[in-house]
Amino acid sequence: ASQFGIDKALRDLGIQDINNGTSTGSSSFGSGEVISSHSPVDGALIAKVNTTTKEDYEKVMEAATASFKTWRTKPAPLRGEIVRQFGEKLREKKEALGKLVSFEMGKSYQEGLGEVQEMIDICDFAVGLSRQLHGLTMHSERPGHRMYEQYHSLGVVGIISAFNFPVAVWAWNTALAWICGDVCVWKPSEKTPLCGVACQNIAAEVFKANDLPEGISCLINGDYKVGEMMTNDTRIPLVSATGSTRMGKNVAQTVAARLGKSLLELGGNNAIIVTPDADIKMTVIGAVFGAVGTAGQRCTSTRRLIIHDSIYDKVKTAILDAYKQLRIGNPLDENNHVGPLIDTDAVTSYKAALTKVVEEGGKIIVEGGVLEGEGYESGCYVKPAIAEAKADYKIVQHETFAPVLYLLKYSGTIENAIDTQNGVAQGLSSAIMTNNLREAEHFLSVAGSDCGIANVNIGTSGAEIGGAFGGEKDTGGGRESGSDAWKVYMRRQTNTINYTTELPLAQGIKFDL
Ligand code: UN1
Repeated sequence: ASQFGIDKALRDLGIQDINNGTSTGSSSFGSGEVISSHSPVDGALIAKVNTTTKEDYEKVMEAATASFKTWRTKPAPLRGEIVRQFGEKLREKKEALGKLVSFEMGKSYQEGLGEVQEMIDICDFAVGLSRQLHGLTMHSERPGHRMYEQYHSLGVVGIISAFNFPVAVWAWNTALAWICGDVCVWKPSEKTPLCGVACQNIAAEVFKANDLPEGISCLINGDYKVGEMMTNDTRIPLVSATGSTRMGKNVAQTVAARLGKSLLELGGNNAIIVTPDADIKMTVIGAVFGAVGTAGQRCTSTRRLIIHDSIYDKVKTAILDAYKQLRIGNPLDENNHVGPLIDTDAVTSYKAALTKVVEEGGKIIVEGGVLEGEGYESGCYVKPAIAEAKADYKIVQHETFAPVLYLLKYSGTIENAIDTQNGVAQGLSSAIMTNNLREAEHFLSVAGSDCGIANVNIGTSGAEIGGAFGGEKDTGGGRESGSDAWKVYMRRQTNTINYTTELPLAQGIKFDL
């Protein structure tokens, strides 16, 4: 791990051999079983983390609920100032944290830095927003009355995040929740617990330096059983969960059964439609980065290309040429484009998808396979693969979290391509490559893409934080990060004030005493 400066990065982030994976700011503890975090880069053990027991969890919730009472009374712009300081710390630690993300999760160092940049960006966004938590004012129907609405802090927000964006997704939630006056309890993926510890250390430093109560930012660790402590907990009004559709359905049902709110950001099955008027060069960049970036492990990764039959061969040849240039290997080495999958279970799913697509009648045109030998000892490196397939194959309908791209053909008008694009259970991200205004606008219209994200002449992945992020159908319907996503972290109150000496009733109702 000393290679590529990992040891130094771990030191800078305060990660030791054993880390207490339960924390309420300055006190870190955790007495549950130990999870070992192995890097998919070289299989090395990075450090061990104690998981959170039921008793540990109770301590966390005590700290969180007590901190909320103080935190919610701080003026929102002051909370913004704390988030500004947190963003500054992230700027200082950008290289170290980007490196840890790359080493523990396996995405390229550039993408690791990009992820930390998303954290910094959402902090900046939240700072501005802390002076703009606006409600509306309305005109009352009664004389001498004033009516308006205001947004109040919600409480303890539970955050369950996935391995693929081990730090940014937490920040999208937490930066907004904090300026809204909420406190957060975070359960990172058990596959990337050290990223969680590193972020918690940075946040704790900022809260401590400002003499704020510990418990505004809390960390818990473990698998879904630890997550269930939060989903069942009536002290948590909002659970924000990122991960598989299966996980999201469990979370949604448990939280809904106690009438809590959930914010779900689940699977995608994202497609790019390539029309006869597409710019082929741009299509190749968008499609290849979308399919192989983060080794196909983004929820926005491009899974399907829906190509018009008149340009099918041309696009296919261009993509095949690009795939020949791909270098697979250590993601910390900036010469490589594609790093490892998260673990060997992911490799198994990848292999199963390739077998399945052939069984269903598909044709592999870029061979996959697991890489072996020097540099590939972790067993997690796979070759990005491409198969020609049909839209209705079961495997094409399914999200495989790996670099497997399906080429689908459409003929006739853009409506046919849109039917195929929408003909899956998921509804996260979508894109069209075209220079034809009619096609582009049709794709964006109500009769077009049914996804939460619809792009023209860029790919499906790499959304900016300024927009609301999330999707429809099996993607869960939640929206995080930019635009007005903050509203879910607050409770809305409508206030009517009577400044007269009469008490007229609404709707003109007469009630004489
Ligand atoms: C995810 O994969 O969970 O749009 C989030 C993107 C990133 C976020 C992906 N900004 O690809």
